[in-house]
Amino acid sequence: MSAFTNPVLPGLHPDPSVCRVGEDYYLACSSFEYFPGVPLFHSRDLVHWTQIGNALDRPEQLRLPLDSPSSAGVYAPTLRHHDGRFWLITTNVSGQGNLLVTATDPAGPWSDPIPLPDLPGIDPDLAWDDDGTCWCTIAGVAQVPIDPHTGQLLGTVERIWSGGEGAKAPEAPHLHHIGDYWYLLIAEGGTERGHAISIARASTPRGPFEPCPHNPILTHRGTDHPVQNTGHGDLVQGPDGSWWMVLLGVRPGGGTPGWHVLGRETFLAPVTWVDGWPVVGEPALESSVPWPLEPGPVPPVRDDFDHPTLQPSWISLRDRREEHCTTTERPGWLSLTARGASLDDLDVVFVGRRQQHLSCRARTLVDPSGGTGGLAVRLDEEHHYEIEVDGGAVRVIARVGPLKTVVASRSVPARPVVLGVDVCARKTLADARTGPDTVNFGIEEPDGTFTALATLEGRYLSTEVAGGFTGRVIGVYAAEGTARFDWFDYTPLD
Ligand code: 6LW
Repeated sequence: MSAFTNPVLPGLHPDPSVCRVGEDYYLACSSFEYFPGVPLFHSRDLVHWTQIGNALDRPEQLRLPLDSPSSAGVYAPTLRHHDGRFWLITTNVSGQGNLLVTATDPAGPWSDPIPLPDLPGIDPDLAWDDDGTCWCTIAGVAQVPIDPHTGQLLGTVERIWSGGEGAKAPEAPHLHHIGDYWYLLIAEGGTERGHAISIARASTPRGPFEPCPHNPILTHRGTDHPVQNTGHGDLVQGPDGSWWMVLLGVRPGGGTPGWHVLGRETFLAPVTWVDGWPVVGEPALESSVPWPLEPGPVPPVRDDFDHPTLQPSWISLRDRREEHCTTTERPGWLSLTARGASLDDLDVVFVGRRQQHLSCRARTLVDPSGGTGGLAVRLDEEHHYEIEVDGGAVRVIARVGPLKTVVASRSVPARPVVLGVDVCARKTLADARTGPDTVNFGIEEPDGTFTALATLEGRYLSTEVAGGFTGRVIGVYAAEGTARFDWFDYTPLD
């Protein structure tokens, strides 16, 4: 047995859909208001995942209007391999609706989107029948045959199941042909603490579906398990032929009921079969797989912005236009030119990466000679903390709901300065009553020492406070003119 740590994809990586092609695994997640959309990962062992791209990385593929709110945008994809090609279907709830893209190489390029204007709802799934019929199943749970090459519906949308428990929000369907049955896996109960996974089976893809007598087959509702909100899963076979589930869960910190700050993350759980029904093991923080594991790749701490395009892990708010975001204007620097004036604005120019560790450190060297810019920890427009430099002044700003204030400020020489944030998870329960972590901003002095300027409570940047479907993203932004960033360091401290 080889030990591994869940989540296998920490940070804002919800709604995982996985497929296997020979020895290779590919996984896709939701991306909401961020561009590019739908991050894609590769693995050989289901445990270590490397991002290979984003399925929607061209403006022609993904339109997120500047007035589309946080937690709108791109929801729950399904990723499948069929007939020598990868197929990815998803929903952009901010205008484009359901759409499908294909690729021969999952690292891209992916096709322009094939729209499915007549397909209602969210969470589309694709499954091919032996006769070549492509069944598209959506939240509800309803189904229709489609032509995946044109996006046309080839029949009427029919309700095929209402869920295993009569709970709210039967959604996230994935239809799998395993052995003699078509298994319809769904999530229900909503994506918060009541989340659960149920399953039904039928001898044809269209039903009639017989519910599993043990539904829900996975839920952590009403427990004090450290992983909560478990749901929205997909099934895959491991390298040894055993069955596994990828699913979303959250790690609330800071007492009961807890606040989770990293968003919904991707976990891996074992599946066994009893009487033709899957039995899902615990998505435990400390878990193991029965095949050998090589150490995973360690991502570099520093991005020097030395490439003409940004690494695929960088995400921008809603769009990424050359005139607002470039590494070629001053080679080796990320130059951000302001549009919105602050992180309160939907059109702010912000480029960040998911916070993936409960404790972490970020630093960036900013040249403020061309404008005002800063380093932020962002949940949404109404929940963000940042440190900003403007000529000769540095200030720490907190926005929580309707309240916004400058919590600290200091004058600095008008030259490039290192801005920093340390996110520190609270380790003990006594500490944890006030929240899961603190978010500490400061600057690096010319002699390399770090001067803390403000310590802020992390729970206000949690999903339990802010709502929504996302998690924290740490990144840089421009508030006025052009702010230029020489490098950005992200150091895990867990
Ligand atoms: C998604 C739904 C869900 O479409 O949350 O947890 C929604 N599941 O299936 C957004 O991620």
